[in-house]
Amino acid sequence: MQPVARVRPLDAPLRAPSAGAGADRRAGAGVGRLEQRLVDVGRQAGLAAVGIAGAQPFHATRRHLQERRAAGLHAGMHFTFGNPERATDPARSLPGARSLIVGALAYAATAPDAPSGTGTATVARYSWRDRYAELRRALRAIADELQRAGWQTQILCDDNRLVDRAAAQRAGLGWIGKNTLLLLPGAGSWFLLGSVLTDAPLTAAAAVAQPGSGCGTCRRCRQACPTGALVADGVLDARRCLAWLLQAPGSFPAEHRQALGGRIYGCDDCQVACPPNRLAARRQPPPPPAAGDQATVDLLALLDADDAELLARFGHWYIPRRHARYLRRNALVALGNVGDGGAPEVQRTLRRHLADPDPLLRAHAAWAAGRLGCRHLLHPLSGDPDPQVRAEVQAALR
Ligand code: B12
Ligand code: SF4
Ligand code: SF4
Repeated sequence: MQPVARVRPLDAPLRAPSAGAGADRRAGAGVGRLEQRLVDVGRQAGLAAVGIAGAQPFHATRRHLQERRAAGLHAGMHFTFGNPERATDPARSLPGARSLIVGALAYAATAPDAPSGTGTATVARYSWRDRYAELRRALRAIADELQRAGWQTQILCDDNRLVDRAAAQRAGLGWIGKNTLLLLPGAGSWFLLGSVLTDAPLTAAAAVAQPGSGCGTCRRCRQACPTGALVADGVLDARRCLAWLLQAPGSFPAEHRQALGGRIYGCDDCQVACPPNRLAARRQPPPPPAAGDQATVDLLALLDADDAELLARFGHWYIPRRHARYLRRNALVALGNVGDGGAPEVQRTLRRHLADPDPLLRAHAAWAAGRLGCRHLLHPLSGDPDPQVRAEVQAALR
């Protein structure tokens, strides 16, 4: 692996800027002192790294968004793809914007083994609890500091109005890897990213790493992806990415259902396989789930719960149209992969969903029943009024 050239290590203090340009006249202090204060405030608020970038447009990223969208790789996602011009021009979110203070929140953790055959599903690590709320709180502390000094601010974190990884790269936090994630040198990619946009003219990071520069010849993420979604170095085809398919509306594509395994939300494989993450974990073993973390989900309990209960419990996840039917759809696919078809409670749950008024759930229950060898449950559905359900039943009985 090549070393990442000239990226500031996590604990290094920010370089003091040269006097003159961009002096913090409002606060009556040197910009260097304000920058260092912002970094200190962010670190005290729990951020693992804080960097500063200029707020000029991200032209290359805009081109990438447009190219991916034109090629269909965005799978119809809105997010930053919905309005690439706005997502890559911070001034559209704050007139007069000059700087971005970018923070990284660590969420590395040791995933528990999900025992097979028990109907236990796994949750991607960033979603074990509402980490974005933690990140926004830390960014709020930075924004408050800026406002006290007389500057305007906007917090942009996992927001359609800013490409977080491009901002973090420009702020010198690390490099964009072949799995498209931003990696921090020596610490890896288990970080969430967010920014405070401001009209303060701060001095930006001195060194920015090129995409892929820390990966060298490694391609483990691409090899580890269960669906081959990383179609080229740094290029993700969301139509195949399990993390997106779990969030997408409609039917879960039949060709990727087995690859889903026991996942119920998100996918971590292209990060688990990544050597910099492994090395970082060896240096500092990540903690096990904390009290209250939701690292696994009991699929039968999920499938038994009503809508209100599901949205209360999983409301911090991105669920298409905030509709609990998609949680059930995902749970049925996962159950088909990790459930025990011989268990009476699994059969009872399948039977109930095979009779559900929602054809989406009947269709996915039919797939799960076929996969678990419960073909006898399917015969009553052969004459189902819905063509997709009939097709699923026929495929399962074949
Ligand atoms: C849309 C989205 C998704 C989509 C698409 C992901 C994608 N790769 O674009 C889906 C739903 C699949 C997704 C999945 C995940 N996401 Co997401 N997602 C976003 C979101 C909202 C926008 C991302 C975006 O704009 N993509 C646009 C495309 C063009 O960017 P890109 O694919 O990264 O392309 C870059 C590279 O190609 C690079 N590049 C260009 N040339 C070259 C050449 C080489 C050789 C290389 C290596 C790179 C390279 O430059 C391009 C950008 O200019 C951001 C939040 C935000 N507002 O930014 C979070 C975000 C990217 N997601 C995040 C996370 C945590 C995840 C998951 C890990 C969650 C999970 N466990 O399931 C997975 C990881 C999947 C993956 N491998 O990316 C974090 C990433 C943190 C980090 N350290 O990087 C973000 C930043 C959210 C946050 N605020 O923290 N996500
Ligand atoms: S999140 Fe999973 S499916 Fe998506 S690119 Fe990474 S390994 Fe592949
Ligand atoms: S697995 Fe290898 S190629 Fe992929 S992001 Fe990590 S270091 Fe880069």
